[in-house]
Amino acid sequence: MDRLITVEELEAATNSLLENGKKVGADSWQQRVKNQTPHCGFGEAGTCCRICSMGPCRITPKAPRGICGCDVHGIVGRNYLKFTAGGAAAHSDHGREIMHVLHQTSADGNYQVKDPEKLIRIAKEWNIETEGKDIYELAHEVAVAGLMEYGKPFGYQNFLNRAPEHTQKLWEEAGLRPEAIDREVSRSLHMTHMGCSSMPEALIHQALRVGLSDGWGGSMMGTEFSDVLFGTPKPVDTTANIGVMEKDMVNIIVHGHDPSLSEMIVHYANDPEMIALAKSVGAKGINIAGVCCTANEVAMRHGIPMAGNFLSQENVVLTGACEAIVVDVQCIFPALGPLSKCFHTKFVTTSPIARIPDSEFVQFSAETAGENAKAIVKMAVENFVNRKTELVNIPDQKTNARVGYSVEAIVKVLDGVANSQVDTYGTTKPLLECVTSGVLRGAVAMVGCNNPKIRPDYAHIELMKKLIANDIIIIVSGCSAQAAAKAGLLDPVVAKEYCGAGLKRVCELANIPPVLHMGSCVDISRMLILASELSKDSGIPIAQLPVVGCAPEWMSEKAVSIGNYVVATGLDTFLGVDPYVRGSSEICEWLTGETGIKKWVEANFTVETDIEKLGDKMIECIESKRAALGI
Ligand code: MSK
Repeated sequence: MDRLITVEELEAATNSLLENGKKVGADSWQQRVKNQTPHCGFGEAGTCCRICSMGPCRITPKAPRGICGCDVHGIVGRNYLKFTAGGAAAHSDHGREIMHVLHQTSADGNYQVKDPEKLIRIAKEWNIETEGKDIYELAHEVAVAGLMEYGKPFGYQNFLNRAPEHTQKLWEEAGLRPEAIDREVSRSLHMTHMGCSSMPEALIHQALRVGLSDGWGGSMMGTEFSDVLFGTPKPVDTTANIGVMEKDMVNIIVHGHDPSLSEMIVHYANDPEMIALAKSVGAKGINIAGVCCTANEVAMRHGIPMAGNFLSQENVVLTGACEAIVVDVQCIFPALGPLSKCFHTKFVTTSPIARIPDSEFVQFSAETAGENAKAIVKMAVENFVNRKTELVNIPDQKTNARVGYSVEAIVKVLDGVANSQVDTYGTTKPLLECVTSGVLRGAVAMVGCNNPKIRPDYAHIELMKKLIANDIIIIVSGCSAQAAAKAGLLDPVVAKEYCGAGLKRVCELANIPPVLHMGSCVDISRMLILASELSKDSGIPIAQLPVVGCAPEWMSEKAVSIGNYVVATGLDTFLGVDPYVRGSSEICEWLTGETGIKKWVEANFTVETDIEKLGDKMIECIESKRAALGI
């Protein structure tokens, strides 16, 4: 494609797939949204409390307190904290799994250390002796230290030291430094138990703190040690959108978050024995493609195509050409069970954390990873003969995408433009110079999911188009990255034509797209590091940099945890969906006002469900930060 794909074209492709589904009586999220509409007003406002069995209590003008006497602000605040803790727990448990895999590494085992330099760098950062140690001895020692971050009885998260001094001081003064991750999650659930906290200030304070334990703890370990295990991403070209499914090949979709599984599936899909098996059943080969954050993980390390994001997960099955959809944890629709039964697709679950009816369960573990992955690939290949050719419908929609902009890669690419001698870790100064000179107006970190409350991908794509036209560079992760990829915004050739003159020049000089793919949900921790580096290199506190965060279509608990740690790091954060808090004026003030969290962390949230206005407010915020800096 020599232009961006429009949201209307994406919808037309989805509609043709829904027609395919109708032929076999398939259900769809589009139908289920209709069944669930209108949503419960109490739930939407956050004013329903069911944390004990005296209720549920619902707050109305006539009944302003629950049976225990808790007012609406306590109820909304408790719900918000519980929501955040759920997200922090999920993200951080993903990070914990990665640490266990690191502990299993060996020279001849299922997993090796692919980035020893990074391992040594982190070991030194954590004051672990590196001299004279075998790399696997060191890996095991670092893994144990990382696992202790979840439950150590004393002290704070190790990675907090990476933040600029100013940020660390703010956290210290406000009592926001997170202790052990599990402790913060438990403390949150203890605080929200019946008869504990009902004071908005305390509940929101803990929401930031448990969020920080995720962002600067569990998620950061998930990211950093995935890089150690599977390689730190570098820019790589791939393709995206539903047209990456191949009509004549065995299609295996990997979906979820934990790269330990998908890495192995990718490995065995390239196994000559498996390819020969695929040919023996009449396929031309094996095609792996990803959905959701697993797609981001394997795209940025292996150039594996990205078939779609959160609300496209049913689409891959609806093509009738999916031999297996293999999932690990998080963001997996239980609907995939019955849907896969309408087609020949094998729906394979692999984690005891995500057990789903109507799936085939192959328990995956680091010890047996190789044989598990081989068995799954074989199952998919052998399923090719069951495909019903009359049901195959793969919309012809495919884009080019350049992915894999880790902080290391961004620094190298941009420093490389300014200084051709740079071949090691550089600085963010060239990026800062672009911003201070006005060539770039600022940056937006766009993240998060799809949510049927917003026309799917519309907010991501239209906001990105608006921002790049205004010379604002974008870093993306999670399903926002996939939305960008599906539209063509990660294509350096196509997307630069939609930029303002300054950003276009930067893209041409550095040969980058204006939207930089940073990875999966846990990789938002990369954005924290980038913001910190920008602050350290400029001497400007994070909150004063013309950089903001945005999750226009978010839906999950993890996204709220992310929002809390992004804002608590000093980045003003813009949401397109209300986090069930509008029922409490006090909680809204704490999150979005001038007298709430802003006095602790110098940043706050803006919630704006009108997407056009959301974009205007981000640009306004960036321009006002520039004006305050006198640039
Ligand atoms: S997968 S949390 S729908 S971004 Fe990370 Fe996408 Fe949101 Fe899941």
